[in-house]
Amino acid sequence: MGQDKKFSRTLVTSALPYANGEIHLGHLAGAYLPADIYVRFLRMRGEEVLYICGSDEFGVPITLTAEKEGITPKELVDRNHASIKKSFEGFGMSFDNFSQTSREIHTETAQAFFSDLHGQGLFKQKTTDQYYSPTQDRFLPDRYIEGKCPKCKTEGARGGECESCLATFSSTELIDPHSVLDNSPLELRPTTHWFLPMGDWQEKLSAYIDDHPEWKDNVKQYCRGYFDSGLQDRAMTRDLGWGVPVPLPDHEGKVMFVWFEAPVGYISSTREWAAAQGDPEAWKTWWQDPGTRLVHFIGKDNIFFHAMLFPAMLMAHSEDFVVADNVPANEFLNLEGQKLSTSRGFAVWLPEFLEKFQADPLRYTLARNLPETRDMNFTWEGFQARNNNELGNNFGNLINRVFTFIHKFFDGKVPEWSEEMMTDMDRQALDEVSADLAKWAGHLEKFEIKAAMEACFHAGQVGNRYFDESAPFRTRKTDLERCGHSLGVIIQILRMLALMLAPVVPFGMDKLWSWLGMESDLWHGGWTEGNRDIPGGRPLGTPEILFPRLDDELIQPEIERLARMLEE
Ligand code: B3M
Ligand code: ZN
Repeated sequence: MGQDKKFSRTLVTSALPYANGEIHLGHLAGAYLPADIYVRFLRMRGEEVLYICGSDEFGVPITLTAEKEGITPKELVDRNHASIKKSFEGFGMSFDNFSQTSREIHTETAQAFFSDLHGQGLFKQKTTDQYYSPTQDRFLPDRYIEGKCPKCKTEGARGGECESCLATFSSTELIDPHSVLDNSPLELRPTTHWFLPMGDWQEKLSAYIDDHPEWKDNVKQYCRGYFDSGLQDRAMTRDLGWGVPVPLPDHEGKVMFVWFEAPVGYISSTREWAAAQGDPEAWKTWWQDPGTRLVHFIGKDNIFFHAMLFPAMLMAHSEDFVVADNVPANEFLNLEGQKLSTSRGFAVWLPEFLEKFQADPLRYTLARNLPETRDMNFTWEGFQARNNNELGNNFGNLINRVFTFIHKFFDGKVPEWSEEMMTDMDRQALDEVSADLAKWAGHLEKFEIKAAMEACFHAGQVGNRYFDESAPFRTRKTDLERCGHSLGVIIQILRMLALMLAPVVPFGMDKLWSWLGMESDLWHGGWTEGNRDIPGGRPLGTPEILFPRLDDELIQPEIERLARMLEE
């Protein structure tokens, strides 16, 4: 199974960003950029692919932020959704649909899903004691409950664990429990909830993971850790005001657990997309036809929900659903050697970034530094170096030199070149770059984006070496025919470079693709012609500098801003 299964279409999802704030670089490196690169790669190959996302808009933190700002939760999430959507567009994210979980279509879809499982008797109804805040008139989730550790009696133990003696316990064992929101004392009150007995699905889930030896080790290990200790019953409902109402008669004030309804958001967003296509039933092909390959891109903190809970829910549904064929989860991105901290403002926010810089260099830098197998680090100096030395010198300059030269001495048309004139050096360069292109694709198929980038970078080096060694700037004076031929060879190399760079720096490569006079639509099966197919005589576009240098004056203030954040 897994990779050798034959699929006819790919449904890709990125974790639904939480609509309680803006997108930062950590998010991008985790669940967004890798997915966008992968999707663009598949589209270039002409594969049938759908890329689905949306914002995740329920949950307690959103209620609290809205209260603080004196607006309704719906007003808050609508505002944040619009902002997230806009900055994603600026970053070049190419979702086919970007929905919201607070929309009617999601309520409907999530309620139908819940009812299906409930109708089959798959939930366990249990009454337990939960902390209730009389001053705030609501039940409080664990993370808002603080008290003295039952073991060492240290103050400030939260969410069932003590940072001081490292004991773990049920939060109902806390001494003098109080709300972290207003310090008021809490009392235990009985409440009824619907639990999904995850243990019932353990055998199936374990077989499912075993069936995917090709998954990343971090994901498999994480899941197996859960099997060792045995999967527990998990409450799928909550006592909260802001969420998808539980569709049962005795549901008063109960909503679904966010991690029950949010993944269903992928389905709602697909339904919304299908309706917008004028074919409301089309979502079923994407979710219920076994020819669909489903891939969830996420950060490592979401593994349980995407590799265990959501697959269990999909297996449990009375209709047949596809489950994820892969869950390429990434580790975390640090910033200037430190953990990101949104509460301290120690982060780089996408909207602010885009006010000052272009998306391509950031996409490139992140793609070179993705936390695929371990945590990685973003530094502003690294960003500057990747832009200037790699994007600028290795790629941009080569592109610019070749186009400028051809415009100056060959009337802006691809110079005549031929197979008969190929020297060993020509062939070797073309073969090396073709081999890089094949390697690049092989890595991307396996979600190994960093390794793919290595092949791409190498191809750029080969292009530069060939330009220097074939030396058209010299042969122009001694052998014009040879000079033109070499440039013709480089144009073939530039086409391959454009393919390898396109998913990563799509803004620049859209331009290069048109300068090369390619007629095919890059994002709809544009990768068609062979590696030596651009004929002599074809008119070329006029180039501009694709990746301008970034000077210290631009970078230094950013470094200083972050340093200040750490001092505060
Ligand atoms: N909203 C991501 C997070 O903020 C979470 C993903 C939901 S995906 C269904 O951790
Ligand atoms: Zn303790």
